[in-house]
Amino acid sequence: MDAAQFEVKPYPEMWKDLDMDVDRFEKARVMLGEAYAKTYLSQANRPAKMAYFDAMISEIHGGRVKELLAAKKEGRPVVGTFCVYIPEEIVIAAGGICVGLCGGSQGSVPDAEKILPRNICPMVKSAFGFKAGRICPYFQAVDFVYGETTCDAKKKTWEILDRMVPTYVMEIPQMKKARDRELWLEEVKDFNAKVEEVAGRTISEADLDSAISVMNEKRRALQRLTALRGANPAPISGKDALLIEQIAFYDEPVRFAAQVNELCDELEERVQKGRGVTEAAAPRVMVSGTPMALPNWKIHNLVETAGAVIVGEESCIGTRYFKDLTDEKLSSMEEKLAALTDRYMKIDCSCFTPNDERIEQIAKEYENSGAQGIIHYSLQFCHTYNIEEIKVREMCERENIPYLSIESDYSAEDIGQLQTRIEAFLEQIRG
Ligand code: BJ8
Repeated sequence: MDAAQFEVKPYPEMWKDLDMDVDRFEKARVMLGEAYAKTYLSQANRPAKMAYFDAMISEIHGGRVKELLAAKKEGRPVVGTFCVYIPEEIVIAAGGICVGLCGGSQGSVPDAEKILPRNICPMVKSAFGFKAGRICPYFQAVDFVYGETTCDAKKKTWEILDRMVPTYVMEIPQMKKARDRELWLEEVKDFNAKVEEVAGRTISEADLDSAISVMNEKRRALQRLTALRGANPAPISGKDALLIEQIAFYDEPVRFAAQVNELCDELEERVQKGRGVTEAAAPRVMVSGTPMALPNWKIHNLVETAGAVIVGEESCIGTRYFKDLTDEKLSSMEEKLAALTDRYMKIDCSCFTPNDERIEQIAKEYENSGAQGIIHYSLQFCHTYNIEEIKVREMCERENIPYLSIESDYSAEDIGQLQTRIEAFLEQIRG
Protein backbone atom coordinates (compact mmCIF):
# COMPACT_ATOMS: atom_id res chain seq x y z
CA MET A 1 0.00 0.00 0.00
CA ASP A 2 1.21 3.48 -0.89
CA ALA A 3 2.15 5.48 2.24
CA ALA A 4 0.94 8.76 0.72
CA GLN A 5 -2.51 7.29 0.02
CA PHE A 6 -2.96 5.55 3.36
CA GLU A 7 -5.58 6.74 5.80
CA VAL A 8 -7.54 5.38 8.72
CA LYS A 9 -11.07 5.73 7.36
CA PRO A 10 -13.48 8.16 9.06
CA TYR A 11 -16.99 7.17 10.19
CA PRO A 12 -18.25 10.38 11.87
CA GLU A 13 -21.95 9.45 11.75
CA MET A 14 -21.37 6.13 13.44
CA TRP A 15 -19.08 7.75 16.04
CA LYS A 16 -21.80 10.30 16.81
CA ASP A 17 -24.31 7.51 17.30
CA LEU A 18 -21.86 5.90 19.69
CA ASP A 19 -21.76 9.11 21.76
CA MET A 20 -18.10 9.76 21.05
CA ASP A 21 -16.20 13.03 21.20
CA VAL A 22 -16.11 13.18 17.40
CA ASP A 23 -13.92 16.28 16.99
CA ARG A 24 -11.22 14.91 19.21
CA PHE A 25 -11.40 11.48 17.74
CA GLU A 26 -11.04 12.88 14.24
CA LYS A 27 -7.63 14.30 15.23
CA ALA A 28 -6.61 10.94 16.71
CA ARG A 29 -7.68 9.20 13.50
CA VAL A 30 -5.45 11.43 11.36
CA MET A 31 -2.51 11.01 13.74
CA LEU A 32 -2.85 7.23 13.78
CA GLY A 33 -2.92 7.12 9.98
CA GLU A 34 0.23 9.24 9.74
CA ALA A 35 2.06 7.25 12.39
CA TYR A 36 1.12 3.99 10.68
CA ALA A 37 2.22 5.14 7.24
CA LYS A 38 5.53 6.34 8.65
CA THR A 39 6.24 3.32 10.85
CA TYR A 40 4.86 0.53 8.68
CA LEU A 41 4.51 1.49 5.07
CA SER A 42 8.07 2.81 4.86
CA GLN A 43 9.48 -0.70 5.46
CA ALA A 44 11.35 -2.24 2.55
CA ASN A 45 10.64 -5.71 1.26
CA ARG A 46 7.39 -6.38 3.12
CA PRO A 47 5.47 -9.59 2.43
CA ALA A 48 2.60 -8.92 0.00
CA LYS A 49 0.11 -10.60 2.35
CA MET A 50 0.57 -7.79 4.87
CA ALA A 51 -1.99 -5.95 2.72
CA TYR A 52 -4.82 -7.55 4.72
CA PHE A 53 -3.40 -6.25 8.00
CA ASP A 54 -2.86 -2.77 6.53
CA ALA A 55 -6.54 -2.81 5.57
CA MET A 56 -7.49 -3.87 9.12
CA ILE A 57 -5.75 -0.74 10.42
CA SER A 58 -7.36 1.41 7.76
CA GLU A 59 -10.76 0.11 8.92
CA ILE A 60 -9.95 0.01 12.62
CA HIS A 61 -12.36 2.81 13.50
CA GLY A 62 -15.12 1.68 11.19
CA GLY A 63 -15.35 -1.66 9.42
CA ARG A 64 -14.70 -3.87 12.43
CA VAL A 65 -16.83 -1.65 14.69
CA LYS A 66 -19.73 -2.08 12.26
CA GLU A 67 -19.37 -5.84 12.61
CA LEU A 68 -19.59 -5.52 16.39
CA LEU A 69 -22.68 -3.36 16.17
CA ALA A 70 -24.33 -5.83 13.79
CA ALA A 71 -23.57 -8.65 16.25
CA LYS A 72 -25.11 -6.65 19.07
CA LYS A 73 -28.27 -6.10 17.03
CA GLU A 74 -28.58 -9.86 16.75
CA GLY A 75 -28.31 -10.13 20.53
CA ARG A 76 -24.78 -11.56 20.42
CA PRO A 77 -22.65 -10.35 23.37
CA VAL A 78 -19.66 -8.08 22.72
CA VAL A 79 -17.08 -8.17 25.49
CA GLY A 80 -14.19 -5.74 25.91
CA THR A 81 -11.00 -7.24 27.34
CA PHE A 82 -7.66 -6.19 28.78
CA CYS A 83 -6.08 -9.46 29.71
CA VAL A 84 -5.31 -12.83 28.17
CA TYR A 85 -6.90 -14.60 31.13
CA ILE A 86 -10.37 -14.12 29.67
CA PRO A 87 -11.68 -17.52 28.52
CA GLU A 88 -12.57 -16.22 25.06
CA GLU A 89 -13.94 -19.61 24.05
CA ILE A 90 -16.97 -19.08 26.30
CA VAL A 91 -17.85 -15.78 24.61
CA ILE A 92 -17.43 -17.29 21.14
CA ALA A 93 -19.51 -20.33 22.17
CA ALA A 94 -22.38 -17.96 22.97
CA GLY A 95 -22.08 -16.46 19.48
CA GLY A 96 -20.34 -13.40 20.93
CA ILE A 97 -17.24 -11.38 20.17
CA CYS A 98 -14.23 -10.54 22.33
CA VAL A 99 -12.44 -7.35 21.53
CA GLY A 100 -9.16 -6.29 23.11
CA LEU A 101 -9.52 -2.65 24.08
CA CYS A 102 -6.72 -0.27 23.15
CA GLY A 103 -4.35 0.87 25.83
CA GLY A 104 -1.17 1.73 24.01
CA SER A 105 -1.46 5.43 23.32
CA GLN A 106 -0.19 8.50 25.13
CA GLY A 107 -3.12 10.51 23.71
CA SER A 108 -5.66 9.23 26.24
CA VAL A 109 -3.38 9.33 29.31
CA PRO A 110 -4.26 12.95 30.31
CA ASP A 111 -7.97 12.00 30.35
CA ALA A 112 -7.18 9.27 32.85
CA GLU A 113 -4.92 11.45 34.95
CA LYS A 114 -7.86 13.75 35.69
CA ILE A 115 -9.30 10.87 37.72
CA LEU A 116 -6.68 8.19 38.41
CA PRO A 117 -3.31 8.67 40.15
CA ARG A 118 -0.49 9.63 37.77
CA ASN A 119 1.99 7.09 39.10
CA ILE A 120 0.35 3.94 37.77
CA CYS A 121 0.96 1.86 34.66
CA PRO A 122 0.53 3.78 31.37
CA MET A 123 -1.46 0.90 29.87
CA VAL A 124 -4.10 1.18 32.59
CA LYS A 125 -4.21 4.96 32.25
CA SER A 126 -4.36 4.86 28.47
CA ALA A 127 -7.21 2.34 28.42
CA PHE A 128 -9.18 4.12 31.13
CA GLY A 129 -8.62 7.45 29.35
CA PHE A 130 -10.14 6.09 26.13
CA LYS A 131 -13.40 5.54 27.99
CA ALA A 132 -13.24 8.70 30.12
CA GLY A 133 -12.59 10.84 27.02
CA ARG A 134 -15.12 8.92 24.85
CA ILE A 135 -12.45 8.45 22.19
CA CYS A 136 -12.66 4.73 21.43
CA PRO A 137 -15.52 3.26 19.36
CA TYR A 138 -14.88 -0.23 20.76
CA PHE A 139 -15.27 0.95 24.34
CA GLN A 140 -18.53 2.63 23.34
CA ALA A 141 -19.80 -0.51 21.63
CA VAL A 142 -19.19 -3.24 24.22
CA ASP A 143 -21.91 -4.83 26.36
CA PHE A 144 -19.50 -5.12 29.24
CA VAL A 145 -15.80 -5.08 30.03
CA TYR A 146 -14.04 -8.13 31.39
CA GLY A 147 -11.69 -7.23 34.22
CA GLU A 148 -9.54 -9.49 36.39
CA THR A 149 -7.65 -9.43 39.66
CA THR A 150 -4.14 -9.56 38.27
CA CYS A 151 -2.20 -6.44 39.21
CA ASP A 152 -3.27 -3.82 41.76
CA ALA A 153 -3.56 -1.00 39.22
CA LYS A 154 -6.03 -2.94 37.13
CA LYS A 155 -8.12 -4.46 39.88
CA LYS A 156 -8.73 -1.14 41.62
CA THR A 157 -9.36 0.67 38.32
CA TRP A 158 -12.26 -1.69 37.54
CA GLU A 159 -14.22 -0.23 40.45
CA ILE A 160 -13.96 3.24 38.93
CA LEU A 161 -14.38 2.08 35.34
CA ASP A 162 -17.60 0.31 36.33
CA ARG A 163 -19.17 3.76 36.85
CA MET A 164 -18.81 4.41 33.10
CA VAL A 165 -19.26 0.95 31.57
CA PRO A 166 -20.41 -2.31 33.19
CA THR A 167 -17.25 -4.10 34.30
CA TYR A 168 -17.34 -7.75 35.26
CA VAL A 169 -14.41 -8.88 37.40
CA MET A 170 -13.15 -12.45 37.42
CA GLU A 171 -10.98 -13.47 40.34
CA ILE A 172 -7.62 -14.75 39.15
CA PRO A 173 -5.67 -16.31 42.03
CA GLN A 174 -2.09 -15.27 42.67
CA MET A 175 -0.70 -18.79 43.12
CA LYS A 176 -1.19 -22.09 41.31
CA LYS A 177 -1.88 -24.59 44.08
CA ALA A 178 -4.65 -27.20 43.91
CA ARG A 179 -7.03 -24.99 45.87
CA ASP A 180 -6.30 -22.09 43.49
CA ARG A 181 -7.31 -24.29 40.59
CA GLU A 182 -10.59 -25.09 42.35
CA LEU A 183 -11.33 -21.41 42.79
CA TRP A 184 -10.35 -20.71 39.19
CA LEU A 185 -12.67 -23.40 37.86
CA GLU A 186 -15.55 -21.88 39.85
CA GLU A 187 -14.71 -18.49 38.37
CA VAL A 188 -14.75 -19.95 34.85
CA LYS A 189 -18.19 -21.42 35.56
CA ASP A 190 -19.43 -18.06 36.87
CA PHE A 191 -18.13 -16.37 33.75
CA ASN A 192 -19.95 -18.95 31.64
CA ALA A 193 -23.17 -18.09 33.50
CA LYS A 194 -22.57 -14.35 33.04
CA VAL A 195 -22.08 -14.72 29.28
CA GLU A 196 -25.19 -16.92 29.02
CA GLU A 197 -27.17 -14.26 30.86
CA VAL A 198 -26.01 -11.47 28.52
CA ALA A 199 -26.55 -13.65 25.44
CA GLY A 200 -29.95 -14.83 26.68
CA ARG A 201 -29.16 -18.43 25.78
CA THR A 202 -27.52 -21.55 27.12
CA ILE A 203 -24.11 -22.60 25.84
CA SER A 204 -24.23 -26.21 24.64
CA GLU A 205 -21.38 -28.71 24.58
CA ALA A 206 -21.31 -28.47 20.79
CA ASP A 207 -21.06 -24.64 21.00
CA LEU A 208 -18.10 -24.91 23.32
CA ASP A 209 -16.43 -27.62 21.22
CA SER A 210 -16.60 -25.47 18.15
CA ALA A 211 -15.36 -22.36 19.99
CA ILE A 212 -12.41 -24.29 21.42
CA SER A 213 -11.45 -25.47 17.97
CA VAL A 214 -11.78 -21.92 16.54
CA MET A 215 -9.44 -20.55 19.18
CA ASN A 216 -7.01 -23.45 18.84
CA GLU A 217 -6.88 -22.83 15.08
CA LYS A 218 -6.16 -19.17 15.62
CA ARG A 219 -3.45 -19.96 18.16
CA ARG A 220 -1.91 -22.56 15.85
CA ALA A 221 -1.69 -19.98 13.06
CA LEU A 222 0.14 -17.59 15.38
CA GLN A 223 2.46 -20.39 16.51
CA ARG A 224 3.25 -21.09 12.86
CA LEU A 225 4.12 -17.43 12.30
CA THR A 226 6.40 -17.45 15.35
CA ALA A 227 8.21 -20.58 14.14
CA LEU A 228 8.86 -19.00 10.73
CA ARG A 229 10.50 -16.01 12.37
CA GLY A 230 13.20 -18.40 13.57
CA ALA A 231 14.63 -18.54 10.03
CA ASN A 232 17.70 -16.51 9.14
CA PRO A 233 17.29 -14.09 7.43
CA ALA A 234 13.96 -13.37 9.14
CA PRO A 235 11.18 -13.45 6.53
CA ILE A 236 9.11 -10.77 8.28
CA SER A 237 9.95 -7.77 10.41
CA GLY A 238 9.27 -7.70 14.13
CA LYS A 239 7.10 -4.64 13.61
CA ASP A 240 4.82 -6.51 11.22
CA ALA A 241 4.67 -9.56 13.47
CA LEU A 242 3.80 -7.37 16.47
CA LEU A 243 1.08 -5.70 14.44
CA ILE A 244 -0.46 -9.08 13.64
CA GLU A 245 -0.31 -10.04 17.32
CA GLN A 246 -2.10 -6.80 18.17
CA ILE A 247 -4.76 -7.29 15.48
CA ALA A 248 -5.33 -10.81 16.88
CA PHE A 249 -7.19 -9.14 19.73
CA TYR A 250 -9.88 -7.48 17.70
CA ASP A 251 -10.28 -9.30 14.37
CA GLU A 252 -12.82 -12.04 13.71
CA PRO A 253 -10.92 -15.22 14.72
CA VAL A 254 -11.70 -17.54 11.78
CA ARG A 255 -10.95 -14.90 9.15
CA PHE A 256 -7.86 -13.82 11.06
CA ALA A 257 -6.45 -17.36 11.27
CA ALA A 258 -6.99 -17.86 7.53
CA GLN A 259 -5.14 -14.62 6.76
CA VAL A 260 -2.24 -15.47 9.07
CA ASN A 261 -1.97 -18.89 7.41
CA GLU A 262 -1.92 -17.29 3.94
CA LEU A 263 0.82 -14.97 5.11
CA CYS A 264 2.72 -17.96 6.51
CA ASP A 265 2.50 -19.70 3.11
CA GLU A 266 4.21 -16.67 1.62
CA LEU A 267 6.79 -16.59 4.41
CA GLU A 268 7.56 -20.29 3.89
CA GLU A 269 8.35 -19.54 0.28
CA ARG A 270 10.57 -16.67 1.34
CA VAL A 271 12.42 -18.92 3.77
CA GLN A 272 12.96 -21.53 1.04
CA LYS A 273 14.41 -18.86 -1.24
CA GLY A 274 16.51 -17.38 1.57
CA ARG A 275 14.70 -14.07 1.19
CA GLY A 276 14.46 -11.92 4.31
CA VAL A 277 13.49 -8.44 5.42
CA THR A 278 17.08 -7.77 6.41
CA GLU A 279 20.36 -9.36 5.51
CA ALA A 280 21.31 -12.49 7.46
CA ALA A 281 23.98 -10.61 9.38
CA ALA A 282 21.48 -8.23 11.01
CA PRO A 283 21.39 -8.65 14.81
CA ARG A 284 18.42 -10.75 15.99
CA VAL A 285 16.68 -9.64 19.15
CA MET A 286 13.90 -11.12 21.25
CA VAL A 287 11.67 -8.93 23.42
CA SER A 288 10.24 -10.17 26.70
CA GLY A 289 7.97 -8.52 29.24
CA THR A 290 4.82 -6.45 29.49
CA PRO A 291 2.28 -6.34 26.66
CA MET A 292 2.59 -3.76 23.87
CA ALA A 293 -0.99 -2.72 23.22
CA LEU A 294 -1.96 -1.06 19.94
CA PRO A 295 -0.49 1.41 18.88
CA ASN A 296 2.59 0.91 21.06
CA TRP A 297 5.33 0.18 18.50
CA LYS A 298 8.00 2.18 20.31
CA ILE A 299 10.66 -0.45 21.06
CA HIS A 300 10.21 -2.39 17.83
CA ASN A 301 10.52 0.80 15.85
CA LEU A 302 13.70 1.87 17.63
CA VAL A 303 15.35 -1.55 17.38
CA GLU A 304 14.53 -2.11 13.72
CA THR A 305 15.37 1.45 12.70
CA ALA A 306 18.82 0.75 14.19
CA GLY A 307 19.28 -2.13 11.70
CA ALA A 308 18.33 -5.16 13.82
CA VAL A 309 15.33 -7.46 13.53
CA ILE A 310 13.02 -8.57 16.34
CA VAL A 311 12.31 -12.28 16.11
CA GLY A 312 9.94 -12.90 19.02
CA GLU A 313 7.76 -11.36 21.71
CA GLU A 314 7.52 -13.24 25.01
CA SER A 315 4.55 -11.16 26.03
CA CYS A 316 0.76 -11.29 26.27
CA ILE A 317 0.70 -9.52 22.93
CA GLY A 318 2.94 -12.31 21.76
CA THR A 319 3.52 -15.92 22.70
CA ARG A 320 1.84 -15.82 26.11
CA TYR A 321 -1.45 -15.41 24.24
CA PHE A 322 -1.07 -18.39 21.94
CA LYS A 323 1.58 -20.82 23.18
CA ASP A 324 -1.00 -23.09 24.89
CA LEU A 325 -3.93 -24.90 23.27
CA THR A 326 -7.04 -26.41 24.92
CA ASP A 327 -7.64 -30.13 25.00
CA GLU A 328 -10.35 -30.88 22.41
CA LYS A 329 -11.14 -34.50 23.24
CA LEU A 330 -13.43 -34.13 26.24
CA SER A 331 -17.00 -35.27 26.63
CA SER A 332 -18.91 -33.44 29.37
CA MET A 333 -19.44 -29.71 29.89
CA GLU A 334 -17.72 -30.03 33.27
CA GLU A 335 -14.63 -31.56 31.63
CA LYS A 336 -14.53 -28.91 28.93
CA LEU A 337 -14.67 -26.06 31.44
CA ALA A 338 -11.95 -27.80 33.45
CA ALA A 339 -9.81 -28.11 30.31
CA LEU A 340 -10.23 -24.40 29.69
CA THR A 341 -9.23 -23.66 33.27
CA ASP A 342 -6.10 -25.80 32.87
CA ARG A 343 -5.21 -24.06 29.63
CA TYR A 344 -5.52 -20.58 31.13
CA MET A 345 -3.62 -21.61 34.25
CA LYS A 346 -0.56 -22.22 32.10
CA ILE A 347 -0.25 -18.50 31.29
CA ASP A 348 2.85 -17.34 33.12
CA CYS A 349 2.02 -13.76 34.06
CA SER A 350 4.32 -12.12 36.59
CA CYS A 351 1.28 -11.43 38.79
CA PHE A 352 1.78 -15.03 40.01
CA THR A 353 4.17 -16.11 42.68
CA PRO A 354 6.28 -18.07 42.18
CA ASN A 355 6.43 -17.77 38.41
CA ASP A 356 9.64 -19.56 37.51
CA GLU A 357 8.02 -21.24 34.51
CA ARG A 358 8.17 -17.87 32.76
CA ILE A 359 11.96 -17.79 33.10
CA GLU A 360 12.18 -21.28 31.57
CA GLN A 361 9.81 -20.21 28.81
CA ILE A 362 11.95 -17.18 27.95
CA ALA A 363 15.05 -19.40 27.67
CA LYS A 364 13.16 -21.83 25.44
CA GLU A 365 11.80 -19.11 23.15
CA TYR A 366 15.23 -17.51 22.96
CA GLU A 367 16.69 -20.72 21.67
CA ASN A 368 13.86 -21.44 19.21
CA SER A 369 13.90 -17.94 17.76
CA GLY A 370 17.61 -17.92 16.98
CA ALA A 371 17.86 -14.58 18.79
CA GLN A 372 21.23 -13.19 19.80
CA GLY A 373 20.08 -11.05 22.69
CA ILE A 374 17.07 -10.27 24.89
CA ILE A 375 15.50 -6.92 25.63
CA HIS A 376 13.35 -7.02 28.75
CA TYR A 377 10.60 -4.45 28.39
CA SER A 378 8.57 -3.28 31.32
CA LEU A 379 6.02 -0.53 31.45
CA GLN A 380 6.69 2.11 34.05
CA PHE A 381 5.17 1.34 37.45
CA CYS A 382 4.51 -2.31 36.60
CA HIS A 383 5.87 -3.71 39.83
CA THR A 384 5.48 -7.40 39.07
CA TYR A 385 7.35 -7.35 35.74
CA ASN A 386 9.89 -4.86 37.04
CA ILE A 387 10.76 -7.12 39.97
CA GLU A 388 10.62 -10.34 37.97
CA GLU A 389 13.15 -8.69 35.67
CA ILE A 390 15.79 -9.62 38.28
CA LYS A 391 15.27 -13.33 37.55
CA VAL A 392 15.28 -12.77 33.79
CA ARG A 393 18.57 -10.89 34.06
CA GLU A 394 20.10 -13.62 36.25
CA MET A 395 19.10 -16.28 33.71
CA CYS A 396 20.69 -14.25 30.91
CA GLU A 397 23.90 -13.86 32.93
CA ARG A 398 23.99 -17.61 33.61
CA GLU A 399 23.42 -18.45 29.94
CA ASN A 400 25.69 -15.67 28.58
CA ILE A 401 22.83 -14.04 26.71
CA PRO A 402 23.37 -10.37 25.80
CA TYR A 403 20.73 -8.50 27.78
CA LEU A 404 19.18 -5.07 28.05
CA SER A 405 16.43 -3.99 30.42
CA ILE A 406 14.14 -1.12 29.46
CA GLU A 407 11.47 0.51 31.57
CA SER A 408 9.42 3.01 29.64
CA ASP A 409 6.05 4.68 29.17
CA TYR A 410 4.23 5.98 26.09
CA SER A 411 5.72 9.46 25.99
CA ALA A 412 8.41 10.43 23.49
CA GLU A 413 10.60 11.91 26.22
CA ASP A 414 12.98 8.98 26.56
CA ILE A 415 13.36 8.21 22.84
CA GLY A 416 16.85 9.74 22.53
CA GLN A 417 18.14 7.94 25.59
CA LEU A 418 16.60 4.63 24.49
CA GLN A 419 18.09 4.99 21.03
CA THR A 420 21.58 5.35 22.50
CA ARG A 421 21.12 2.36 24.81
CA ILE A 422 19.70 0.17 22.05
CA GLU A 423 22.50 1.07 19.65
CA ALA A 424 25.10 0.19 22.29
CA PHE A 425 23.30 -3.12 22.91
CA LEU A 426 23.29 -3.96 19.20
CA GLU A 427 26.99 -3.14 19.04
CA GLN A 428 27.53 -5.64 21.84
CA ILE A 429 25.69 -8.30 19.79
CA ARG A 430 27.59 -7.43 16.60
CA GLY A 431 30.89 -7.56 18.47
S1 BJ8 B 1 -1.73 -11.90 31.85
S2 BJ8 B 1 0.69 -9.33 31.71
S3 BJ8 B 1 -2.46 -9.06 30.07
S4 BJ8 B 1 -2.21 -8.97 33.66
S5 BJ8 B 1 1.78 -3.91 32.58
S6 BJ8 B 1 -1.61 -3.54 33.58
S7 BJ8 B 1 0.42 -6.19 34.96
S8 BJ8 B 1 0.95 -2.79 35.85
S9 BJ8 B 1 -0.90 -6.19 31.52
FE1 BJ8 B 1 -1.22 -8.22 31.81
FE2 BJ8 B 1 -3.01 -10.13 31.93
FE3 BJ8 B 1 -0.64 -10.42 33.10
FE4 BJ8 B 1 -0.82 -10.45 30.50
FE5 BJ8 B 1 -0.67 -4.29 35.45
FE6 BJ8 B 1 1.84 -4.50 34.72
FE7 BJ8 B 1 0.39 -2.58 33.69
FE8 BJ8 B 1 -0.08 -5.12 33.06
